[in-house]
Amino acid sequence: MQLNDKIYIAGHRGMVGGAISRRLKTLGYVNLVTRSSAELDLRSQADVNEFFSKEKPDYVFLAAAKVGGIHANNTYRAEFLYDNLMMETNIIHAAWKHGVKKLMFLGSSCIYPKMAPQPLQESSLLTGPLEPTNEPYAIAKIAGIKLCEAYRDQYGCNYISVMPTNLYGIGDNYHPENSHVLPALIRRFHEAKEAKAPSVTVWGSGTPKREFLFADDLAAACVFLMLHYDEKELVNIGTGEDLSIRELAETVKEVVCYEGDIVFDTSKPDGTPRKLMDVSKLHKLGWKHSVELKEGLVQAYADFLHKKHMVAL
Ligand code: GFB
Repeated sequence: MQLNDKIYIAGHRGMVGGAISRRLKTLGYVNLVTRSSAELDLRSQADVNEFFSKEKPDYVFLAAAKVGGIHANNTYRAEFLYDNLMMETNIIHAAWKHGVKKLMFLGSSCIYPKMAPQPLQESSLLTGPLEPTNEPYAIAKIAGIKLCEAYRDQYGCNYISVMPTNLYGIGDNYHPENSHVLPALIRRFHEAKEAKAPSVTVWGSGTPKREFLFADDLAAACVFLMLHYDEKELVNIGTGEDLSIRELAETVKEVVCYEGDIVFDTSKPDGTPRKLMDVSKLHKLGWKHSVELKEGLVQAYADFLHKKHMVAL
């Protein structure tokens, strides 16, 4: 990937696509192509084909997706399956039709079976049933992996798939119900601090364990793999460290400087008990994360405060 190659970042307005754009710009890539969802509906095959025939990108980062936390995944099941299938199918097929040199597909750790051995190895794909709350999203992401593999097998396309762990960072979604746990807790603890509320409610039992990677670290890993990885097998991207939701809530409480109590609402779903990534393959390839959770949380909280100041959330 040369500095003046044309690179399309699908989903550049999202947290992940935004971080990939920043990373590429920092490294000196000057020919980035982007379209907002208002300019290009990635669910429309005709529009995606027209865009690829006009722009003819050399490289594609497929970071566009309908995403959300456990509640959104479980509620908008049809959209999570349909939108994600359409976007990835249209982009991967158009990439093949219009001669893209290399494409990276971004999946998710939820593609692995709910009860797969921990840490999750790349070889656990399709070895057991999925976590029900995010099965539609996971099925769409598995289809994306299989599309990349099939276009590689049949047409020799250099399409690679990476599986990020749970992500957070600059430009996250802080919606009270539809967001992921980390941004949801930042908001809830902040609002409780402002309101001097005696306690903050955290969903579930607090016992599930999750791993969190700062989005700018993910972006650095994606660019690294785009430059150095050409194989069919997927690659996990994470830190290799996890903590319980209770520990996460305590850490967020400390970063936000909230002084009340934490209570758990066990009527809300826990989701998968644990999904720690095995990152030995990524480490062997030569990449390791650099932002630790506490440091990333401080940056994420600053981002939340900035966003809150700019727009009413
Ligand atoms: O981040 P999260 O929604 O996604 O939830 P998943 C993680 C855990 O945090 C669950 C608990 O055990 C939740 O019950 N939790 C506690 C909360 N309080 C909250 C809260 O206020 N909001 C949220 N959202 N959770 C998603 C998948 O699963 O992970 C997606 O649904 C995707 O498909 C994504 O893979 C990375 O880790 O459970």
